[in-house]
Amino acid sequence: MTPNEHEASAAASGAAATDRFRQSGKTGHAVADQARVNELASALIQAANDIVLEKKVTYDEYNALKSWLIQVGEDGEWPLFLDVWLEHSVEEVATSHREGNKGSIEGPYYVPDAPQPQDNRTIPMREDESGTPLLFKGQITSTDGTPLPNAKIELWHADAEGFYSQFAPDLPEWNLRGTFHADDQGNFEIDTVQPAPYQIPTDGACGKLIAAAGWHAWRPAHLHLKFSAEGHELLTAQLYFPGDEHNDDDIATAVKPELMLDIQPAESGTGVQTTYDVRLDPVSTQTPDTVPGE
Ligand code: MBD
Ligand code: FE
Repeated sequence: MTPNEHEASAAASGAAATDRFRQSGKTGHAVADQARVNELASALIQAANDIVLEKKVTYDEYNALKSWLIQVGEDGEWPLFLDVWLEHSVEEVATSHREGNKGSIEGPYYVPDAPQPQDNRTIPMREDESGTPLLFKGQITSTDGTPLPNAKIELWHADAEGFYSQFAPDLPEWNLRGTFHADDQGNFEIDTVQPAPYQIPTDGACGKLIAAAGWHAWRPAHLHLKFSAEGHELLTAQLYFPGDEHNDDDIATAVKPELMLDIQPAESGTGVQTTYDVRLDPVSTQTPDTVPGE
C-alpha cells in the first residue's frame, strides 16, 4: 500500500461516510426539547471553557483548534471523529439496562440492506478474495434461552487489507457485506474471511490529530454485526480475534472481554471457525412512565 493509495481512500471514505450518515434517516431524530438542548449544549460549552481556563490555552492553540475543526468538516471526517472518540460512551448509556449479549459501537461504515446471499451462508466476496477463510456460526436466543427462529444477522467487515467496500476505492459494491437469517432453531452459519486490523486514514484531519498527539491509528481486526428478531432489541456488536496487538488499546475504545471470539481450526480443514451464541433482550413492555419508583 503506497501513501498515494492511502490518500485516495482517506478522501473517499470521509465523504462516503458523511453521505451515508445524511441518508441514514438518523438526522431526522434531532432533539427538539428546548430544556434538554439547553442542558446538553450548556454542559458541553462549559466543559470546553473549563479546559481553556485550567490548561491556560493560548491564542495559537485556539486557532489551531479552529483550523482543525474546519478541516474535519472539509475532509468529511465528522462521522469518523465522533464514532472513534465518543460513540462508545453513547453505546454504554444506551445498552446499560440489557441482560443479553454485550454490544459495541456501529462505527461509520455500516450500510443497511446488504444483499441476502442465495445460499444464506456465503458473504458476497471476490472470487480471489484474500484472507483466512472463516466460518462464523452460532445460535440466537432470547435471554431466557428460547430460540429465535428466522432472526436476522447483518455482517460487514474490512477485507484482508483493512478496507471497507463502499468506503474505499476499487472494491466491488457490497464486498464482505451480507444479510442472513437463522433457521427455525435460531442457528446460523456464515462463510467469510478474516478481516485485517483497521487504520484510521493518516492524511485526513483525524490522522493529523493522531500524529500530532503521538497516538497510534489502529483498531484491532473486527467483525461488525447487527442481530435482530421480532419483539427483541436490536443488538449492534463487534467481535474480535484473540492475539491482535491492538485488542488492549483500540483507538475507538470499543473492545470488551465478552466480545472476544474463540477461534479454532476449521473442521472442514480449510481456515478457521468460531461459534458465537447470542442472547437478545426482549423489548421491555414497561414504558418509562410505568417503571416503579419513577
Ligand atoms: C472502523 O472500522 C470502525 O469500526 C470504527 C468504530 C471507527 C472507525 C473505523
Ligand atoms: Fe470497523
